[in-house]
Amino acid sequence: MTPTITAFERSPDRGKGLARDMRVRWALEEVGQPYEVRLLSFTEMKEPAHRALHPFGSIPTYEEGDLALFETGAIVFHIAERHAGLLPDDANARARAITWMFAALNTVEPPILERETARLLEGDKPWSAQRMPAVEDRIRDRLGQLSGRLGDADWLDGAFNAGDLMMASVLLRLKASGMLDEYPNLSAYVARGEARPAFKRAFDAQLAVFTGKPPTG
Ligand code: GTB
Repeated sequence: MTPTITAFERSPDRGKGLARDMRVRWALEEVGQPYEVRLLSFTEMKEPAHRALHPFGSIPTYEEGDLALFETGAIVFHIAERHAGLLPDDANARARAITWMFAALNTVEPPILERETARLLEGDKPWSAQRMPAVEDRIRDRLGQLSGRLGDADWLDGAFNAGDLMMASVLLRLKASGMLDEYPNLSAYVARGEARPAFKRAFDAQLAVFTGKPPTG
């Protein structure tokens, strides 16, 4: 059964990979699962029909038959469990890959989100500029720790897996800030993720929503 995901009809970044349907598209492309997309306006996202799928009125959601999921962590995990290619067969390696997914979402993404909130929602407050260095230092703490663990490896734990997909997706949100460039092994890690054919197909498909041009891959 072809799953359907939801995505923004209009995204602030105009489809440049930052909205979270990107990580779900990427996971589906990695495992070779075709999917459909239902685009939603901000008004539609808050209406009862969408809230029945997503209690918080956000995107993305994932529908497959009578299964409806929200939260990208749960969706990517579901895709990785149902299809070969995103989780190792070895039980311990699989558990570690899942650990990295949680680390991306629970440990690395929160300070990055805090910076976005500080910039977008609190940027006009008189104390905003004073607070920003502390917010950015909390990100640097995590990046330094992650950089130390990654070292010279290509991926976090052996071959590319769902943990890397989630970690690279989270780090991508920092690209425009320049902070990632302070950690060359992390920029190279994200670049390796972006160079994957599945990432490119997902990126092109998200961008096509805004350019109107069909993806080429
Ligand atoms: N924890 C949830 C998950 O991982 O699924 C978070 C879902 C979420 O925040 N979704 C955002 C959303 O729907 C879209 S991704 N926001 C609107 C709302 O809740 O009303 C966040 C996002 C969107 C666009 C950009 N951009 O264009 O730069 C960046 C990030």
